[in-house]
Amino acid sequence: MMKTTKSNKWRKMGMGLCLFLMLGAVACDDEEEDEVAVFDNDSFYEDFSSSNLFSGWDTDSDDLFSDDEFTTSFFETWDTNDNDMLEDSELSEATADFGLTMTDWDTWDTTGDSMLDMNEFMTGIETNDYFTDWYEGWDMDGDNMLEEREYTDGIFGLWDDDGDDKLTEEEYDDFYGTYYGD
Ligand SMILES: [Ca+2]
Ligand SMILES: [Ca+2]
Ligand SMILES: [Ca+2]
Ligand SMILES: [Ca+2]
Repeated sequence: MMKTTKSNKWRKMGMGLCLFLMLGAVACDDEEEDEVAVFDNDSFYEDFSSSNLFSGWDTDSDDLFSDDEFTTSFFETWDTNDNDMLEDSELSEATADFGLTMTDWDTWDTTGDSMLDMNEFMTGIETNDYFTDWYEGWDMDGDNMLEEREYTDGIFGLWDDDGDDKLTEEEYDDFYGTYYGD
């Protein structure tokens, strides 16, 4: 139901744009606009919660993320080649995809191997406010813990660059496949 409402809104926006473009004598194909698939935070929650990722990272099985479980989830999410290290390429990609402005990952690399292991990541996290800001900002009910829905809504917000609460199918599939796919 939610998705239908948003699709209609999307379509109206598209028609508005068409009208605008028609003033410039540009032909408009409304059929195509109708078929734009949009994904919102409900879609992400449904997909994410049907995986076992949250329970895998919830090491004490209380269905909530502590800050350590939260941090670990990002290390494992960003380690897209699953070698338990974060390489430059993975960090660059995550920096872009998760809207980070931080680029001084090198200073976290205390072993000097140009990769971050879990210890370096955990220690580095404590030197800046990113994860604290996310954790506190996403905790909508203010209980100092993150439940799964708070977590997925927060992440969706990071992906949604223009803040319209929607991603195209292509954007969504790319994010989901890269970070949460098999
Ligand atoms: Ca937990
Ligand atoms: Ca890796
Ligand atoms: Ca290292
Ligand atoms: Ca909470």
